[in-house]
Amino acid sequence: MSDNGVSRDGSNGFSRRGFLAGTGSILGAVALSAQVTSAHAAQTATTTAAAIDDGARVPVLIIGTGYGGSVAALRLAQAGVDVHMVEMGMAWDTPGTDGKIFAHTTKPDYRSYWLRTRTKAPLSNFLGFPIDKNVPKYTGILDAEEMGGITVYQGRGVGGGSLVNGGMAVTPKRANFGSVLPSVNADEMYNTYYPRANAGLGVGLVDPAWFDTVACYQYARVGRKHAQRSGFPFVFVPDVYDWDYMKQEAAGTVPKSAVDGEILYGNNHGKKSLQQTYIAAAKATGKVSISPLHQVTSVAPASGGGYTVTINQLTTDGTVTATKTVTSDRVFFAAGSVGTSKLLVWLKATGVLPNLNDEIGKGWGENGNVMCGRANHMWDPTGKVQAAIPCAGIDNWDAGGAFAEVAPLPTGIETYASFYLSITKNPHRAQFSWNAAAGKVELNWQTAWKQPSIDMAKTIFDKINSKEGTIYRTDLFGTNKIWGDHLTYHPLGGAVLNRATDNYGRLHGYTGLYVIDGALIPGNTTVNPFVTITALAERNIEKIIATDL
Ligand code: FAE
Repeated sequence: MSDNGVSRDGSNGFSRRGFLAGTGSILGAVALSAQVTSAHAAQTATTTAAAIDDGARVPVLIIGTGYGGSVAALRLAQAGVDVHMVEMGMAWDTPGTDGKIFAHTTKPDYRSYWLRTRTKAPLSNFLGFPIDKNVPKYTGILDAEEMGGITVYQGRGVGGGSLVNGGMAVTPKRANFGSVLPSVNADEMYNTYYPRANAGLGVGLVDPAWFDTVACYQYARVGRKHAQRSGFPFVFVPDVYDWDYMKQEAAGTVPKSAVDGEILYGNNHGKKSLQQTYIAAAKATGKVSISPLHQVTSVAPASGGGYTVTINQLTTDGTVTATKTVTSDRVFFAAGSVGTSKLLVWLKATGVLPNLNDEIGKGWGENGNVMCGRANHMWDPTGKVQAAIPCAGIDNWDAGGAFAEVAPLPTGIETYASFYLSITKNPHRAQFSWNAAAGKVELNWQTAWKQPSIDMAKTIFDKINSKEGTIYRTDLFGTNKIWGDHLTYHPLGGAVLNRATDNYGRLHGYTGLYVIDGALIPGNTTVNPFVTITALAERNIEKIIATDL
């Protein structure tokens, strides 16, 4: 057993046996695909089996199954509490019409987008041509949610963002932690909760010797050469991908996922998403059940104590087939920064939860995300086979306010492009508010607020371009557009720790209501966020179990 009560192999996370069993069940499911007549039928069956009953009463209800929700579910279950998780997205445990659970990056289909009829790829163009295409409206895995001046990408389904993300598992530098969570004891985080989160997530590092030789990381080696020639620190970045599995992919001995360019719409093999780690462990306790394709729409004080939670059951075209009310003694908001903020802002503004304080909806940031590509010389090819899991970054945070992920462009052809997602020290923060006339919660982020991020990213890439005699790509985000400044992968804030909640995520004004996801973090984590979201959830749930239950 580990220090935190989770059975694991003692090295870097949950037991290898458990993970292989999870992978095996995916492979087994693929083998069964011939029997599946349609993805729609399969998902409906899955959903019905696990769904919560109308009128049920549960001790704890968790809204959402991403990082915060999964940590809460596991630890509460281990403490003996029965937990029900409600997830608006699908279970993602059943193959689609092609025998695979997840669609390929370069061939988005009905599985790829959340209730859109046209894809909205983060890179909208290639060689000047638009790449988006029509798809059937379906409760797909990636939500490109348009919030005024920004498109916020989020994962939808059991596992939340872990289903779609790159798995980059980065602990912020300790010196920067004060700017990330100023009210939290850094010693406790770095001695206890970051290690616990990294263990629980199964974080590991690429083998540097293998990295140096394998074809699928040529793009990252080119990134390293260019960074170092301009004097920037180049760092390997940990990830939750199974690195041994990726070695076998590259050797051609197992079905390929990362090496085949799978990312964004799910990985069919190799990635340790929450389904394989925290959620598998939570389910194994026998005390956690999950309702996929169920969307929470309201949380109100119940007359006999606890809270009445209203839930819409969805079909895969987004139609509401039933509305259920469930009573719960405690409710954890883990719907992600945008999901949690939208619910809380609406509940306060419409008088359902009037005692929430005025910090609700405030302190939202996009982790300073900005993207760009560089056009390399013909003697610097980046490789037509690119592992879709990033493993490296360029650290110019202290000098220039930017940490750039050396990202893949897994197109299957030689592009001579280097591609980067920068996380920057953008100072702007936005606010969610209820627009009664429009009947929706809005976010006041302005696209122009990305300018500081662009300036910070330029501290790296202007210098590299000047040293290498190269230029920016202008064909990836439109025609003649250098910067991907219209989006974020990393929404954070909206119910900030120690402001909208106490210092452990208890919402002010209501006993038994908690926030336990990225909404707690005030807009920036200086690196990719999910390890910090997980570690903070581990810290908070330990305190809540010790004192509230
Ligand atoms: P999250 O994981 O978003 O989970 C919230 C869950 O709640 C989702 O499953 C929702 O479907 C569900 N939900 C929302 N509203 C409702 C409702 N009303 N009723 C029921 N369910 C609901 O929240 N981060 C990294 O650290 N490293 C990376 O490499 C990385 N790459 C990324 C790549 C992409 C393309 C994207 C989109 C994100 C990436 N991220 C990465 C960000 C990371 O996935 C994100 O910070 C976390 O997933 C946020 O965790 P939360 O627990 O806050």
